[in-house]
Amino acid sequence: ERWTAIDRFDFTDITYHRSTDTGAVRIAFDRPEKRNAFRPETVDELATALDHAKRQTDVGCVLLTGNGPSEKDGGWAFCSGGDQSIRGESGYEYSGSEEAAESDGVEDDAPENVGRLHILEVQRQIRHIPKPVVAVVPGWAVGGGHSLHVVCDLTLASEEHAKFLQTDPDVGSFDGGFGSAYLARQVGQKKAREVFFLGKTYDAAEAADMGMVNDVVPHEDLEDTAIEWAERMNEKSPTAMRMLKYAFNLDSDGMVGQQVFAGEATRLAYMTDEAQEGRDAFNEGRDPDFDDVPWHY
Ligand code: 1HA
Repeated sequence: ERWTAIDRFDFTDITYHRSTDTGAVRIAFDRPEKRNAFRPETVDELATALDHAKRQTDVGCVLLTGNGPSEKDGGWAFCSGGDQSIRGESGYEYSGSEEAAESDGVEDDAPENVGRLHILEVQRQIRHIPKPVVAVVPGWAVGGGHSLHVVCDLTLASEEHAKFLQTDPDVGSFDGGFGSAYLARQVGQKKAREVFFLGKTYDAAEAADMGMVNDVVPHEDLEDTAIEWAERMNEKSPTAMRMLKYAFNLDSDGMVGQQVFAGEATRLAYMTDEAQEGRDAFNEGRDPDFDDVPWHY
């Protein structure tokens, strides 16, 4: 078996696995009958899994994918974005909302019924998690699901089934952040505007030509290839990989990017004798002695 279930969580909308032989985890949307659309519960679970994956110091790669095929019609999906059937007046609503509670008799002890758009928080988690996140796309990547693949560090797509489509303006939505502006950095302004304004469907090969997909492989090889990528990345220096990811981000993350990158510089500085002398001097109630520290050039 390639994967071991991480069963400490009670997930209903995603599955979460650990690779049995390399430092990778697999987080998968698990609503194939809805083309893996996300509802607030799905987003909460994603956030929990990503936070757990971040804390695993022996995990160097996160694979984000979608389970399938749909039992209804055999269709494959990475993610079709926000679940339109539970979209309220201001965002996506928990199924334990007042309305749902009235109709299904569930006690209204669910989080307050306000519309949520917190998939954007998950986008930021993907950006900031200190290891590469690979979008492994077995089928449709649509709307907010398209934006998720855009925000991942790498995208691997199924030759037969992957399809890329932006429907945001069809349903009165717009990802004006990474989904559009960062996409434009990947594929150029004209193409990014085409993706949103014309809303054409692109197959895996077209998406790769455009520069938003790294590689296209036969569907049956998708997971093996993803694992190979994870193995390759896991062989590299964790510090170098982390610094590189944050260096790539810095270019488009402004002062938050600087903060994250600088945090890693601080971590490296803390490991020096110099910083430890500063700490020791404080704790011992004496002046620090930096006399032997060279002014490196
Ligand atoms: O833009 C944002 C945000 C922006 C800023 C901040 C936060 C954001 C949060 C979310 C989003 C968005 O994601 S907006 C975009 C929402 N997504 C869509 O507009 C995609 C809607 N789905 C489709 O266009 C198509 O279903 C599809 C291209 C993904 C697949 O087409 P296909 O293969 O023809 O299948 P289809 O028959 O349409 O779908 C299969 C089943 O899945 C249908 O249900 P059934 O009739 O079998 O009961 C279909 O209704 C359901 N389904 C698919 N996508 C969704 C969905 N149900 C709810 N929500 C969906 N997104």
